[in-house]
Amino acid sequence: MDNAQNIIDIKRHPIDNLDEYAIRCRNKLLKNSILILNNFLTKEALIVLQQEAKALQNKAFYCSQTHNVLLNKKSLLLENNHPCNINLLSDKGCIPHDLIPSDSHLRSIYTSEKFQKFIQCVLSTNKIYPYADTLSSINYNYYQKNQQLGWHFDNASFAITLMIQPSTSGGNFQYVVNARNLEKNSINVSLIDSVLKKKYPVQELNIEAGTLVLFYGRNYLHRVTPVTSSIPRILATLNYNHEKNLELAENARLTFFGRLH
Ligand SMILES: O=C(O)CCC(=O)C(=O)O
Ligand SMILES: [Fe+2]
Repeated sequence: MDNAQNIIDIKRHPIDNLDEYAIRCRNKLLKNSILILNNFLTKEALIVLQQEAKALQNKAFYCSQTHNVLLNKKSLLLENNHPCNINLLSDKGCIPHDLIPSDSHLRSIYTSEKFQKFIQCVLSTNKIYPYADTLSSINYNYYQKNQQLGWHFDNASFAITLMIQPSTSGGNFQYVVNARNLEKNSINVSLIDSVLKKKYPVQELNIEAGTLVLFYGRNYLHRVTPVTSSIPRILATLNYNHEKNLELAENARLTFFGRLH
């Protein structure tokens, strides 16, 4: 029996049906650049994960950093006020992989062969691999009141998130498609400029607890608006790579987890 049995709502999301269901999901992802699967978890599994995430919360490492949309250092080749050089703020808490219990439902989903095959099919990729370091594969993220994630493009090519508990106000996921195409080495600077100046009508998602979201974060300008409720936004990220034995960069591990191992 697959280890994600009774955790994923298979009736609603028949992820083992690669010929039809996964292809339908792939087409949605291609059309919209984002795939949103509501009620991905069974009710029981969601409650267990909510309890687990809350029990771990006091061990979270909180980081606050400024960065530009490309998540790299200020470029001396670009003007200070170039849209790719503007400083943005991100702050959130994180529970890294090694603090997630060995019997966690998150680990069952992450390591499930059925789940991985489904993701591979949706992404039209041969194989996906976990991180080789001890911290980066599965994370819980906590956004407390006033915390947020500034506009950015991810370094990883795709992102998978599982909403555990949305905040009751603020903490919205906003995004803009077609702002970058890394494969074609193109970036839409004027679009980024108008987003940062709040002149562009960005799209916003209302993500409910138990929803799985998959998107191409590398080509996808996105952010999480500041949480304004005292109820935190709690989200799990399931992080895979296209190549084997990759570790998250040491500076990123120090920033997000406060340690290397
Ligand atoms: O919290 C989210 O919904 C998105 C997280 C994200 O974009 C990231 O961690 O890079
Ligand atoms: Fe991101």
